[in-house]
Amino acid sequence: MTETGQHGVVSISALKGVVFDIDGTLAETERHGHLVAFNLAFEEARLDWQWSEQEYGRLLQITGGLERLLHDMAQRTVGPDAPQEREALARALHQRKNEIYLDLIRQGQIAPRNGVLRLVQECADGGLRLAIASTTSRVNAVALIESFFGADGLKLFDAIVCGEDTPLKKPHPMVYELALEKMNESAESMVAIEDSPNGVSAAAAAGLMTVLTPSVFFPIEDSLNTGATVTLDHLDAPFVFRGEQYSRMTIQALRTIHRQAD
Ligand code: XBP
Ligand code: MG
Repeated sequence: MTETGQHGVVSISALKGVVFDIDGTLAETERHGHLVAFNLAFEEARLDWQWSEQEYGRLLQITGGLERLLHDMAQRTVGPDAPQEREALARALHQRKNEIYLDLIRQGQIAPRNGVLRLVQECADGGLRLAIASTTSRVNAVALIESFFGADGLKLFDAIVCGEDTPLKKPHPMVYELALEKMNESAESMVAIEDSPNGVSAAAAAGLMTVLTPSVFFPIEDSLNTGATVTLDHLDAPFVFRGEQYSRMTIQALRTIHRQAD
């Protein structure tokens, strides 16, 4: 990225690493994981309550599974009347949702999105640092990383910041700010990869350049004005940046885009 130095000289801070979001970015976890698990948890609790894909897509504006559940419960008459009991029910349902979600990962129901495994490996081999900035629960993040990158997968990442680590979730920049702090890197030296408008807002507010690969819940046509530096269908998809054609997202492409972005 270009910067104006002390004497007005333009200096360039080299790209040091990539911060990956989890849900929707590494995999379609919302459609094949969290939504399925929420609905199974509602069914197990014998609640007259199911979320359609359309409803869940709208609810994704609320980040954090428990927060999403509490938001939706506030509009429903299901469950007990007393506020404390309603909150206890939400917490129990969320916990059960996460247990079911972990089972889905263990059963191999959640596959990485195109290009994710390749780009992570390229970054690791090419000397770029890696981090995670997600609003999901740590237990979910760890399970997905180990499922995709093996038992030693966590070692690939120099910082893993999750939902429990910050009081404010995306679109607040805190999760990205904490990831940068843990890595001791500046925002200018890192690039974020996100799938959602809330995720891009969080990364951009923390000062990171952002690559957007919209998930199924955020179609590309709705994702064009998010403030992302580059938007592409997925990491293996072709894209155009400043008139240049790229066949897919690589570390060379990331370095070029980072150098040219201002
Ligand atoms: C998106 C989210 C998550 C998940 C559910 O996270 O909002 O909360 O929907 O996870 P990301 P929990 O920042 O990775 O895109 O139920 O564990 O909160
Ligand atoms: Mg996401």
